[in-house]
Amino acid sequence: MAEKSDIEEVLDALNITPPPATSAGLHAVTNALRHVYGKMGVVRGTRGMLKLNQKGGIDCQSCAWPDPEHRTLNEFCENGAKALSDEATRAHIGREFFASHSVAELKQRSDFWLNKQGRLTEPLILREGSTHYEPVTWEDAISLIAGKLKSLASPDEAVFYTSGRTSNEAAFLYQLFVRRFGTNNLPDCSNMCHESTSVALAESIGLGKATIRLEDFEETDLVIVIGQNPGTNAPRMLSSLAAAKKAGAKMIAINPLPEVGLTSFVDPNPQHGNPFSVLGFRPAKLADLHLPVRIGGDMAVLKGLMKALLEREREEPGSVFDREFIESKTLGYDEFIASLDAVSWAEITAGSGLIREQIEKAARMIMRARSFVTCWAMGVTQHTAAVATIQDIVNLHLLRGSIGRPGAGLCPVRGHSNVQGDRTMGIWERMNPVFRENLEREFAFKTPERDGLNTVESIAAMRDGRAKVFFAMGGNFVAASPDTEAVSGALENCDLTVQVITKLNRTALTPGRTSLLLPCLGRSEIDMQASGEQFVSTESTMLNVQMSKGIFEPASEHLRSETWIVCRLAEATLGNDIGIDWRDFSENYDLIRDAIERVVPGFDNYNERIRVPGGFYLPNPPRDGTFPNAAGRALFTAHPLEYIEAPPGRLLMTTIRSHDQFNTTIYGLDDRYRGIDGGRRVVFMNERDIAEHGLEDGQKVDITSYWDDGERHVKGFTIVKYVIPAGCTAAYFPEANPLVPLGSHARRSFTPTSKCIVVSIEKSEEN
Ligand SMILES: Nc1nc2c(c(=O)[nH]1)N[C@H]1C(S)=C(S)[C@@H](COP(=O)(O)OP(=O)(O)OC[C@H]3O[C@@H](n4cnc5c(=O)[nH]c(N)nc54)[C@H](O)[C@@H]3O)O[C@H]1N2
Ligand SMILES: Nc1nc2c(c(=O)[nH]1)N[C@H]1C(S)=C(S)[C@@H](COP(=O)(O)OP(=O)(O)OC[C@H]3O[C@@H](n4cnc5c(=O)[nH]c(N)nc54)[C@H](O)[C@@H]3O)O[C@H]1N2
Ligand SMILES: [Mo]
Repeated sequence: MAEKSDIEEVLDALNITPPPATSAGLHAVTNALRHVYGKMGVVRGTRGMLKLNQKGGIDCQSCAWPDPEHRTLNEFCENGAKALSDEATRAHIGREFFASHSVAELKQRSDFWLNKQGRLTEPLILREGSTHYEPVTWEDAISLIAGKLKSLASPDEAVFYTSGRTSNEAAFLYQLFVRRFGTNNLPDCSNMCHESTSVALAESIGLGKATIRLEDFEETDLVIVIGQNPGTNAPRMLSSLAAAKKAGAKMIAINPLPEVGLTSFVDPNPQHGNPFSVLGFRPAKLADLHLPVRIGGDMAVLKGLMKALLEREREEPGSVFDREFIESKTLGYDEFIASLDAVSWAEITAGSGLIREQIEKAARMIMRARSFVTCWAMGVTQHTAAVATIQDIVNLHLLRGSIGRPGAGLCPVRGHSNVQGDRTMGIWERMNPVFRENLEREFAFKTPERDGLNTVESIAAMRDGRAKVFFAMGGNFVAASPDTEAVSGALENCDLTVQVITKLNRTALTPGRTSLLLPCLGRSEIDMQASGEQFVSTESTMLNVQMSKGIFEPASEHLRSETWIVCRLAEATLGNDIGIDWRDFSENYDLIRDAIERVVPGFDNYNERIRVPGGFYLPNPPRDGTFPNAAGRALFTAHPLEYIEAPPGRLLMTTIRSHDQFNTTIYGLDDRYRGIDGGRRVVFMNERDIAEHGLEDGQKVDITSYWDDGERHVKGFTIVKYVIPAGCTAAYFPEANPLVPLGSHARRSFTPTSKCIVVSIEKSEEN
């Protein structure tokens, strides 16, 4: 019998207090230690923390922020500590657990409860018609998958998802196997994340990545943080922001919410030698200006900023724009200026929800800055017009020539710790021509020509029966994807679903007719293969590639590395594949790195350079002032202004992360920086909207979203009165994912519009 779902228990415990005045500080340290010692014990916990983000140690699983050249002994943050302890936890679940809990029963549990059960310890199978997962040997599991793959009418009937924690080595072999098998169906979490960035930047500057390094923060005059919450999602970035401020820089935050991590920071690490942190942890003020933009109003803000610059430039030609840079390094200036002239201030203020003076104030800060850096994340990428908006960020930088010199440049902040490396290794539903040619030459085979399916397309293909096998290298597809009901139906419509994972999650409980769970080693664990102990490598958001080596005994002797799993599956599926020695690769990762070196540009002497403490940087032409696109110049791109207005009676909703989760992994129920504790089914609303909609603070409500194909619902959310622009609301990811329509995604990048959904909010029927 299933016990009462703990979702309800949790709701009863909801505790709302005013957000704190500062982020990080001592609280962050005590909270980190509580997680580490609570889940790992003191000895193991301390050992792990001392190896996190150290040269030759474990690359932190939590985010893609790079490590500084001079590292302190405690180069981690509260959320890194949580990520490590979540993986290295002493809680384990094996066959007894699954014998006593049916899939139907586990489905009633919350994500928080599922994660808390601990690490998976042996391969499991849910046979067709069965109610419980049961143990299966690796050999049987792999031959079952291979048999199914070989029986498909076409390789395109299988999709191979990747989350962003997979190492370079495993990712490279995985895409090689998938392409050798015959499909480009390689959707990944990036499709839901920074795909809009990759599309926009590849076109505008020839490289879909950041153009700065960590040291640029100390040389810049201004940092703009737009649509990002670093205090929670890249906490070590706060040290860089504090360093920039210390060196005299200003900072602008563009965000509907007054995120505490953007306004004030207390460095919890005295070793950083930061004057803000000595004795008494004095807080550093971060943002000098906060622009509380409406949801989806960023393009309007950017056009407003550029319009203000243009007006000043016209008053005094040459005083604002970098004419020489524009002449020698860019294309499309005239057309772009014409498009800017076509936008009116009335539209800008309506779209942004800001007054002209606020935007002009920010514009003056940009005019005063010799060089500036713009950082952005999901608040920008997950919108219909995300690609165009990011190209407006580029336009702003090009006008001022603020790219390709010290302290100046673009800084998309990637999420998963190796999501960028996975893409560099070829995890993509399409193929870069150079990569294709090199891969074909190295392994003497013809890669599939047709583009594969991205995440949104994969869901539709599974739903419609065009795809029959779902294989996931990590991640939690059901909970992370938009439109939870659609994606659940899609997976359940598959003949076979396979997940290589570390922890039980919702996707494991949304099985196809047959389902396999293959438990793998985590990054903190020792990876022993025939040639000895192995290490892997990852790429940070600033193109730094470095090694990561586990230090703990694996959670169980039955765990296998992701690389081993790919190689065995490849052998079983492809047979004696000429030219690819899968066995050798799985026994010695140096051989994988040698192959990567011959296929992926920038990895020369990979095995040598990865062993140098701190690793190496990949080439970054835009940082050096050259733009490797077809034109050989940075492109101004002209787009009409776009923003979304909710029809009368409706509101816009954005979905956000709490301080106590990593994507779909819920560590706890304390969103400390927003004053929410004990529950997650909440909806943040502006005071005026609450009144106008005839609602009350603290009331239980149901939420409906609207799209071309109909309505979607979630029930039993509690209203939290919050400082958020009128007409805007926010709820947590993944609880709000059932509201995100599958068909609603960014143009060109297909990134679901998780940050902008049209909703209505009504008093709960259950009241
Ligand atoms: N601890 C922890 N670290 C993480 C993660 C995690 O879940 N937990 N996830 C990792 C991953 S994969 C990623 S991609 C990153 C995500 O990192 P972030 O992008 O920082 O995460 P989000 O919470 O999705 O939202 C970012 C911010 O966008 C704002 N926002 C919402 N809508 C809009 C809008 O329309 N305009 C603007 N300007 N802002 C808006 C929100 O108020 C929020 O502050 O973090 C990574 N690191
Ligand atoms: N509404 C809404 N939806 C969103 C977002 C949003 O902001 N709003 N953000 C989107 C973004 S930015 C992203 S990146 C996606 C994230 O989507 P995913 O990457 O699919 O999701 P995660 O929650 O990061 O995956 C967690 C699972 O990975 C497994 N895992 C952990 N470590 C390892 C490992 O080392 N190896 C393997 N093989 N498995 C491991 C664990 O079993 C765990 O359950 O979600 C997207 N979905
Ligand atoms: Mo992400």
